[in-house]
Amino acid sequence: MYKIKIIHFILVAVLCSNAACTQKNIGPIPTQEQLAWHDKEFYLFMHFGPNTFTDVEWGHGSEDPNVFNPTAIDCNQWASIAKAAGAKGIIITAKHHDGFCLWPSKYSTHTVRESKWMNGKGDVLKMLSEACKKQGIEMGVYISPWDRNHPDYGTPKYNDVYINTMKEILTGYGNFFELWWDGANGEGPNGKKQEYDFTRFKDSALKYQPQLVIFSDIGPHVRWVGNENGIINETNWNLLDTVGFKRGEGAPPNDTLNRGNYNGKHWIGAEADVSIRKGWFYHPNEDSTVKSGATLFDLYLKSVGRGGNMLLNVPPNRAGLISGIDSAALMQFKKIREEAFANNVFKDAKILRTKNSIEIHLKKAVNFNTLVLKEAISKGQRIVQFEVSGGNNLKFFNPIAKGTTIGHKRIIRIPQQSIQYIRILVTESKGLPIISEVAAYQVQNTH
Ligand code: FUL
Repeated sequence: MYKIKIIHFILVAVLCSNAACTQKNIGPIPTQEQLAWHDKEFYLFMHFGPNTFTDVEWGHGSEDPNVFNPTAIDCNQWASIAKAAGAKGIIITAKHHDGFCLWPSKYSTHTVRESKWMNGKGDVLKMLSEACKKQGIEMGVYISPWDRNHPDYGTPKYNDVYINTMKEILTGYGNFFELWWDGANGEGPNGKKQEYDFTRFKDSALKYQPQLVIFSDIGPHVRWVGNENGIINETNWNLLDTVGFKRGEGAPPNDTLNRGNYNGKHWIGAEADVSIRKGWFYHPNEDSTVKSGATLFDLYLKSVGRGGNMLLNVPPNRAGLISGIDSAALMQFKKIREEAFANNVFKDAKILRTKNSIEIHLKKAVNFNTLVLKEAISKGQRIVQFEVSGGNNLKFFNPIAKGTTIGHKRIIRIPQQSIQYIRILVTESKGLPIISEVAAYQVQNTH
């Protein structure tokens, strides 16, 4: 082992040594927009529309628009709860599979304009974009490609309708951070078959808003994780091969989406979507299914703690408000996160770096049970495997933990330690490993 540099921990960050900073990129690297997306880590999803009132998950598209009638809608309440929960934004179902538009679209006759809500003068997208702006959080939009209402669905004309619809949204309400393309299609064997022109969809969306990151099973920028439980594989490559695959049916196997491709050709990070309650839409009889703050924290460790982002669905109720039970769980979740990561016990450590290891030398033994590692992903995702060992004597290091990928962030729960010296050894890497952050915490058992 030879020493390159000794730096004192002042902040959490271990900045890359000069040798690392000048490293060439390895494999696909994220764009600036994708890097900004990785840093968001946690944001909310909101499913809202006729289904909220008819108690179903997939509307047929034939519902009377008058069923949509929130009595006390307050998007400022949604945005302020999101902000208070530490969520960086809200992605709203502007149009779900039933085709109902939460804004008065010119390209549909199944919208808020046709409902009695606010005498047909309401616009949820406008209200929410103003509220997000006021609260200083970002907004994303879900526009379902599958449409059970639109008369042109199933014909080439629908591709133009979809693009016009996107244009209305993307040019009318300010900047969005993410566009969500759901892959679901429940048309039976005799149903309508739409050949989506996703290439045109993508080019148009990026023409209207070049900073967008687009989500779907296969990106182009962000991928589904192959389940709706909010869980990413412990091994998570931000890389994916998309050639020969489609969105929806024809997508890569769920297991591949869950872990990415080791040598994938494109940088497509993983976003773990999960609902705070059983369904995606609000149903009064599912109030008892609201996840506790502790369960949400566990999901956070299995998504953000595995290098992806957490998209947590918190659906507004029939009044048009986030229910108290959901917001209480969100606040509990926020409190657990804050307490867990309040005190980095490595903050005053001395750091010794070699090509493939980092040693942390503390003045005295400290207690911790959680490690947080970050990789400088702007240079490509490199680390394949690492081992953590430690002890109270520089000559004897006992094994503590083993891990695979790190990526944007890796949070590892380990058996309780009280030690002075810690070594993180990268045992396999695609080129020089660049760990950009190491921290340790004593996290209380939340269950
Ligand atoms: C699925 C949809 O079919 C559900 O209704 C929901 O929107 C979920 C997030 O994605 O594919």
